[in-house]
Amino acid sequence: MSQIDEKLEPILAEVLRRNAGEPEFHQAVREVLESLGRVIAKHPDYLNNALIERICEPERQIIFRIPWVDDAGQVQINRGFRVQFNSALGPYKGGVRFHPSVNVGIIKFLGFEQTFKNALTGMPIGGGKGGSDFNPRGRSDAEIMRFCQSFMTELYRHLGEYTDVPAGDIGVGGREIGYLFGQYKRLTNRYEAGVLTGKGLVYGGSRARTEATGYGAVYFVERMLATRDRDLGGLRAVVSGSGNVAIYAMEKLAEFGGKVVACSDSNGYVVDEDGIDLDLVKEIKEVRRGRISEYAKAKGGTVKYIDDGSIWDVPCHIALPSATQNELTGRDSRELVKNGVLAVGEGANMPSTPEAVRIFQEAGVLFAPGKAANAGGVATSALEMQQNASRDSWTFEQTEARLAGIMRDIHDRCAATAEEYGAPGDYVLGANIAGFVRVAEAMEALGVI
Ligand code: NDP
Ligand code: 2IT
Repeated sequence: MSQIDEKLEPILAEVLRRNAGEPEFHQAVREVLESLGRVIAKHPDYLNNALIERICEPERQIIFRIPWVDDAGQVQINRGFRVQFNSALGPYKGGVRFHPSVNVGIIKFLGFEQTFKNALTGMPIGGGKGGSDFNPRGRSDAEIMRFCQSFMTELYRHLGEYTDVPAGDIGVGGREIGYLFGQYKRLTNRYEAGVLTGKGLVYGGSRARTEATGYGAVYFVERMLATRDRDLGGLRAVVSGSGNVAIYAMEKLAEFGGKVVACSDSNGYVVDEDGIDLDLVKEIKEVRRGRISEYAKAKGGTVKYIDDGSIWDVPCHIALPSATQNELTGRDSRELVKNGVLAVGEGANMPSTPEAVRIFQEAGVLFAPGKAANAGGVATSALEMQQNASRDSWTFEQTEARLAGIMRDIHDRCAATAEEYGAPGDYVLGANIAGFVRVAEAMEALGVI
């Protein structure tokens, strides 16, 4: 793994000092700064005007109280966040996460990653992220609605189609975006469709946005495999998670001839050697909002459910970690390498620990970091914004074709950048540098703001 350049060391030290107790944010910043040594060697001007220090400091951080009333009539309190990280390239853009693990450090790591991811898409979107420590598990529809309304009652004043445009993430899907948009519309008395993405198709959503992150990750992996004259046909795949990203990654893998044999949720994983039955996963997760263990109960036979242990013990050629940060450890990566994994594509944000990434790269495994591999979701959000701005609505085929082209471009830009900076095949370096340079150029042009 690369070391931090000595000129960048003090910048990292200062980030660690002033953001104490935020290990995920430290991890994300360290990884990007590790890639930048080669950039400042070529372009020392990027060290001027505290440019890198400014990139590591969010433009604005909003933290607020979310009071709401549960079905039993009890008042509940949660904490809300929106970190508006960088608007050099466009309005802040990035998802909202509802999960009990959410804190300001998690939202900052996600907002930092989002800034470079969004730059990589080539589209006019800055970086931001938000969320709450609200736990949606077991909450009724009415509770979810009241929570979303209270969340938006505070947040709406900071949003706008030219200011900040949230979308979904863990725990936030179509249902939540509907309630959030409804409350925004009510509070502002404006039908400002472009203020949120991931909307339902009847009120301004884009076709293929639901599928985009998972599909996009598979397009990226397909393109990586092509650099080694391989394709997905006949390969075994394991996808962690069984939420939005995982489900549509599995769908596209199957379409490309791969065989997905395992998926998971936060309680355990299922292994189905006949290939995961996606209709059943969708029924359990999207309709019933149930547990993946129900899959094994419904299928019986040889399907296994394992509630302790790691999904990465299941042998596969293709691994797509698509649940959450740091879910794939050094131990897991050693197991995957031992079992002959060919390619890893991060559907989630930062799912592999730094040690796991190093092990994959040293073993010559094709490794696609999240900020490149999962950029299809936000890119399609930007397409949704385009459709809203022009009051148009594209077909599924048209939108998916745009997504496929964007993923191909991101892959090729990462590969070309890695090559240009003397590290062919290093998609981590390529993604970090290509994303950074685009943000840095815009920031230089805009002056010290
Ligand atoms: P969902 O809420 O739809 O699904 C999340 C899945 O991951 C669920 O199966 C969930 O299990 C599991 N999971 C969540 N947290 C944990 C945890 N702490 N430990 C173990 N498993 C966990 O979210 P998404 O599919 O939208 O998001 C998944 C990942 O992809 C996240 O990292 C997100 O940031 C990233 N991402 C999402 C994009 C999008 O467009 N939605 C775009 C780009 C990246 P359970 O149900 O048991 O909680
Ligand atoms: O991590 C991500 O890129 C997302 N959750 C999607 C963001 C978006 O604005 O579509």
